[in-house]
Amino acid sequence: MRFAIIGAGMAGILATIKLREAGYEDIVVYEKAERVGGTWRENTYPGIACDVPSHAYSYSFELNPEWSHRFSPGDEIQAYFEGVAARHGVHERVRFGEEVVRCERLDGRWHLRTERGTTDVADVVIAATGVLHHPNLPSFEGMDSFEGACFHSARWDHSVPLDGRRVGVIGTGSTAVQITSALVDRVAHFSLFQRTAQWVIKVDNPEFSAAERAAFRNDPAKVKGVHEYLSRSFREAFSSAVIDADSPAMQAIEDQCRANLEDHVTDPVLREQLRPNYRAACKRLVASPDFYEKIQHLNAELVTSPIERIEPNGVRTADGVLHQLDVLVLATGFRPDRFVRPTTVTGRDGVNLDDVWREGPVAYLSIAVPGFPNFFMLNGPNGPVGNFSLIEVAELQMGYILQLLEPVRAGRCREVSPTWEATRNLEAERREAAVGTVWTTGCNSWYLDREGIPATWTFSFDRFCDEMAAPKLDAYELTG
Ligand code: N01
Repeated sequence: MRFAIIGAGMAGILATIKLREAGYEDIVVYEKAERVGGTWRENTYPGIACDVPSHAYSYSFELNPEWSHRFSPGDEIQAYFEGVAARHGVHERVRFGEEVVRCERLDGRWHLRTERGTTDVADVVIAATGVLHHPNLPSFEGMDSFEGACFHSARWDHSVPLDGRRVGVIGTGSTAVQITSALVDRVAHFSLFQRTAQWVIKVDNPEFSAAERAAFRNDPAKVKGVHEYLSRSFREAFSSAVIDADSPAMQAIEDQCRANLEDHVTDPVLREQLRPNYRAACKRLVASPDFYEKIQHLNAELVTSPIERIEPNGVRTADGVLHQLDVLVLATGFRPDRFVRPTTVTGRDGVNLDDVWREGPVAYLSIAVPGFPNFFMLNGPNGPVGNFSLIEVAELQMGYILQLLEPVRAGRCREVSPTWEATRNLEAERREAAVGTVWTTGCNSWYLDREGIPATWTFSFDRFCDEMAAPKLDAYELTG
């Protein structure tokens, strides 16, 4: 079997390693950029880190004793993925600078075409194209008139000087909060444009000492223990809480966020401006060691009046104030519904994936789509994107895909795809389970689809593990 993997980020690297471990060698990875790393290659904004502890945010088979911090910075995470890819011979299989624009099912195989015109044929395609990948760009009046530098947080322009300048950031998500912590001390004036206040949970970010790192290095069981402990605690404290808005665990998270706000924001006016009017973790919870401290610095300003337009010298808000800026950062998030795009995927009988997904992306177990045989996604639509570590999810999904391919490898069939019946039933159950989760308690967030249903896994982690343990073959068509 020949495999084409689209994307050489966390999931594409994983897929390559796991396919090779399973004895498959005919693998090509198409990567539009010139380096592996995905999200960690693209996001280089000041302050970038992962708010999942580093010892948990690691492949289970490549634990890293050298993490510098509990929440290590983005460049360290990028180096980790590059190192893993190099150690496992991933680079040799990657065609860099090749964006797959077309993927068509013809005569029982997948025919691929890249933007450069390269063509290829594969038996199996694995789309490891990420979740939050396409920037969400706001369209304020006068955007083009701004005379300073303006860019999205995922397209950071490092040629633009920041020290001693007037910097504005639009947004209050995880990205904007990390940028705030990193920039307030560097710039002359910092303006944070808040449309909606966010709950912020306080997390400390201590450095691992040389002795601690040496202890991890000398005792792999210790690193494994920490990885397992963190993953388990996260599931117990968070993954089970978010699917039960009334649970004591959810209340405990909310109490911590409220205490953070009450204890660390001294000015009562600012405190109320920063107080959300919805449940904690309804939007993606923001974690920070020092956001409240930084936003109270004398050179920092929280702007809550809505943005009216952008002018050559800055941002004009509805209260008439012109916030003069040299640099404007759009920390306005991503388009989470743009799975696999811009690749045009045409399945059996010429059916286009865009047509199947007209009402929104859907996939059986977030992995496969009826009518698209041997086309699999890692971290695809409606998966556990807001509840568990995406690395753990991708590992479980990859193990599942390998099992699903066993009948093909054994020659019992040539292709596998889920049935519409199984897909529709699971989707109906998933939507029903959304009631009672914290994501539906009354806020706007990128989790919600057009109908206000969270586009995520609304069941428990155990259910996910059970589903991933072994494919239920009656949910699939084995053909050819
Ligand atoms: O994006 P977001 P993000 N006018 O969508 C505002 C992951 N992540 O890049 O809330 C004014 O969360 C928008 O306002 P509102 C993590 O999963 C992880 O910060 O919609 N404002 C919001 O405040 C995260 O959830 C890490 O009212 C506008 C902000 O922009 C996801 O990435 C670090 C606007 C967007 O927030 C995305 O986070 C960073 C407009 N027209 C990110 N449009 C880790 O550490 C949007 N906004 C793992």
